[in-house]
Amino acid sequence: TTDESQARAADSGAGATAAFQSKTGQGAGLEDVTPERVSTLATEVLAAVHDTIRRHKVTYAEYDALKAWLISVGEDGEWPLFLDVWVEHVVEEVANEGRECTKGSIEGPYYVPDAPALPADAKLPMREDESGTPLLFQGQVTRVGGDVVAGAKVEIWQADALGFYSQYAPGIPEWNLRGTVIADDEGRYRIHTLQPAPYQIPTDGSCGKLIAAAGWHAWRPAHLHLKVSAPDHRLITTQLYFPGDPHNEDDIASAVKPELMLDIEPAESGEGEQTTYNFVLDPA
Ligand code: MBD
Ligand code: FE
Repeated sequence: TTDESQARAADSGAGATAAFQSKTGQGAGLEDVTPERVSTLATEVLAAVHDTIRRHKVTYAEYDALKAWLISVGEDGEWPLFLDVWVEHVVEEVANEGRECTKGSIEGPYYVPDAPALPADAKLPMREDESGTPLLFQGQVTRVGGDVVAGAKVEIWQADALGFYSQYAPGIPEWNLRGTVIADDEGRYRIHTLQPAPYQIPTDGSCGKLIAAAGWHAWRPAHLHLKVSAPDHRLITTQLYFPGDPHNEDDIASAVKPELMLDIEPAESGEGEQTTYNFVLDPA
């Protein structure tokens, strides 16, 4: 049997590529961008590349190394990983500029829609022997101005202690550490989960090769992924982080913001830790 110890970058890459392709064709293809925008953006990106080549006198050997590497990114299915790690944070910054709601952050490559619905007081699906410190994640969803948002949808997904996401590595139950929590009539939720571990992006694929060749590191700080939404409100995609994680300062995906730092305290239950984080939604 295959388990997480046999996980390969190419498997999670292929999974992330297939998942992304299944959501395109719904208004996110090149034909859905105007020719003027395509021409302007492609021209500027290429001009930046040309400028880099001239300033650094890029050689044919370096050009061929780039060509080989770009080909391998596609073969490994790592375009979603590459783009989400090194580009998405700026797209998110521009997209959410000026919103009054809770700060957003990048979605990353491993979201799966329609995770099983769970009640407002819920335990995320996990294996009997799932490792990690128990974490009670609780809070309330309100709207800008303070009104509660009854029945808000809090989608949460996270990596396991080995840094793998269910559906993107072998041997993990389908919805492990994923759920769609429906907040109560006061917008409150109490989610029993585990403290996630710091996370290394796959090192054995093309993104890992770039990181090694450049002498960078592959780490993201421990994080929870969230999407919070409700009818007549704008959806928020974000991530939450844990104080003291050394990679809060040098996240490879540049997705940490001070507003997204949790406040962790010992659990009142005596078991593990607890934290409260409230979300504020913008009206649609
Ligand atoms: C992740 O888990 C992640 O959150 C991001 C942004 C990129 C790669 C892996
Ligand atoms: Fe992640």
